[in-house]
Amino acid sequence: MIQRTLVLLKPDAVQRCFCGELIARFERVGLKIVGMKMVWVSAEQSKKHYSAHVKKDFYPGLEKFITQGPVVAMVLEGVDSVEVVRKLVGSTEPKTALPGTIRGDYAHVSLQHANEKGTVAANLIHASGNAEEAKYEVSLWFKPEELHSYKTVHDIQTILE
Ligand code: IDP
Ligand code: MG
Repeated sequence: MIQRTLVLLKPDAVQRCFCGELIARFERVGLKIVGMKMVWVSAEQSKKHYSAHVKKDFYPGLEKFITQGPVVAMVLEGVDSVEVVRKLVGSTEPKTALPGTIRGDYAHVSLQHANEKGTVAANLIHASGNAEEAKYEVSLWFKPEELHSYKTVHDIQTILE
């Protein structure tokens, strides 16, 4: 099934200056960028985006982290893109994220260490966790007119059609 999913390059990725490298990982598996922009997240947007986590102990640290600087927001389209993007991103905790995944290759800190410091483990990327979350998050971050339908070489080679 062709799906759309939301990806954020979080402030740590933007500040470490390798947005291009991370975007390339999604492009090279054939995912299509159908929307992209840089946004400085407000506290209000953070609460909407992380509505499932607002009441958790780590939320204040998470809001401080995600609002500290701009993020790059993207919508990626492809076959089962929610699951495929989560596979490329790796598990939430950098310490346990496998090598070859973005979080495993670019970070290493444990959630325990972050919790002890009253912060979050800087893990570079947000990616929608399931189809329902993706639908909500794409509409939270992008207006319909900010999303584009076009053909890539993969469509032309009929890989995706
Ligand atoms: P996800 O980003 O892999 O979907 P979620 O459980 O949805 O993970 O959590 C959202 C974000 O909150 C994580 O990416 C991470 O930055 C932070 N986070 C999650 N659990 C903890 C925790 O136990 N301590 C500190 N930060 C956490
Ligand atoms: Mg999540």
